[in-house]
Amino acid sequence: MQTLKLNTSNLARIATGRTPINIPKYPRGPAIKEGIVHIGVGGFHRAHLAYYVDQLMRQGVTDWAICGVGLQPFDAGMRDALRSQDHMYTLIERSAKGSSASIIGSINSYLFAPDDREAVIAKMAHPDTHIVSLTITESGYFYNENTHELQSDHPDIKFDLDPANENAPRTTFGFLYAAMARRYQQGLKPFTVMSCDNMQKNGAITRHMLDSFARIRNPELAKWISEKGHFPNAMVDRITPQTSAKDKEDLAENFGVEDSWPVVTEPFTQWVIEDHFSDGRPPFEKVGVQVVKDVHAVEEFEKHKLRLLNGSHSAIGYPGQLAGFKYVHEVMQDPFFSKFVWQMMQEEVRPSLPTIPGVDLDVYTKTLIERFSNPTIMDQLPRICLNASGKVPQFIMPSIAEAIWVSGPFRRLCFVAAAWFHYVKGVDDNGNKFEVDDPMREILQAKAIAGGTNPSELLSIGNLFGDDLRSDKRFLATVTAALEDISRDGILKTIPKYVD
Ligand code: CS2
Repeated sequence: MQTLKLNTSNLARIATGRTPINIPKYPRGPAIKEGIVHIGVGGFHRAHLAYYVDQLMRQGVTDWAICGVGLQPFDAGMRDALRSQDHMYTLIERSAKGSSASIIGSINSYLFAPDDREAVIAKMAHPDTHIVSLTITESGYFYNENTHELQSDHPDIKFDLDPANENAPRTTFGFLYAAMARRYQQGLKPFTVMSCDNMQKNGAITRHMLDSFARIRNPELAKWISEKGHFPNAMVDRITPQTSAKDKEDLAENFGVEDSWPVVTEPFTQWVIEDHFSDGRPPFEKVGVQVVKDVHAVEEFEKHKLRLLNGSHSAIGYPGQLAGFKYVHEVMQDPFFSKFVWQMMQEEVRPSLPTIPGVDLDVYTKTLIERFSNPTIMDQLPRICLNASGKVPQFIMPSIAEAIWVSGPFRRLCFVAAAWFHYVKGVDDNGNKFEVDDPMREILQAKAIAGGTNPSELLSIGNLFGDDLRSDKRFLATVTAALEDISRDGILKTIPKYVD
């Protein structure tokens, strides 16, 4: 069957091909103003911020196209894919009802820092740039979960803090700092730093990390950034699996499009962001974004989402992978697992959540079960389990800590923590080895093996766990009991004990 390579010259034919596809009809290319520089162009960014900006551009909103940036060597693949197709890609939404596809054109150019670091700094410092947005994952923030400070002794941060490296930095903070310094010298406003990462208080953490970095380098600049800069907190949500070879084949077969790196996602999407911008913003509310004035509102939305959605994902991911499952929906088809997830949400997580006017948690949690059960997006467990050291401490541990303080039940949450502790050893219940993809893998594995069924070794890792939790006897006893059960009997025999 004939397919068309995605690029500008094929666009009109793609639109009228065998299955209709929405294509961008707005102007693109070098003459377009790029108001947003985005660091970390992966699947999630392309299903979320770039999707919202595309929707705005379709409505005629100009000046806010995106320049994508990759800082890591592994971003070379994205550079090549985007450049080969004029920076466009296909967004495929899949649900039980079927799938639809749109070509997204909001990413207008792409810079790969290892090719030219100066070009990235210059782009961020350019007067047309008003927002620098981030999806750099938890580990990209160099945030110590225990002290809440910047990991200033990390080799990459140390490198960037050396004035000799100001124009060739490695980390996001090195780039933000260098670009802010130029804007200050040029009399421009600071750009807004808009974190789209899935972290509680993502904006406040970004502010604090950049402030700590800048104070070490130049207190005067730090003061300017802190007084004039804005770092809105945001809750972001859209389940976006990793693209598989099969996704590309299906796109070619069903829609006749040849795309080097399409994105598959669910129909659901949500973004709640504080209305705090230093240098203007697009009219995001026009495309369904909840832009709110109240600082606390975002924090509450984040809490709901991180603890219910991502906490449940952890409950599906680590035990699911140990039990030998491959996809989220497969785990949800197991009656014990689905009950476990439901009961953990209702009995252990919900009691510590704030009430948000207009949000019905019965509906929210039922919708989550439906989203997790969507068989069409094929959400991979290794994706859920990726970089766990940046996730479990904020998706699961805060719910445990709060449940302990209000004396609510927390044994299911402890089972999830124990499953992660067992998972880091890298062998599933059938004796199959799997890769533990985590920046802290070495230390986690060493501690997990040294500790056996005693979690104290792992809990001693300073920058992951709070002192209050690691010294709590109830927590230790409950995690130890779960770890003993999982190590001895495996997940499938243990999980029924945690379901009523
Ligand atoms: C997942 C998230 O990686 C994870 O742990 O829970 O990527 C999740 O799919 C998104 O946060 C959904 O918005």
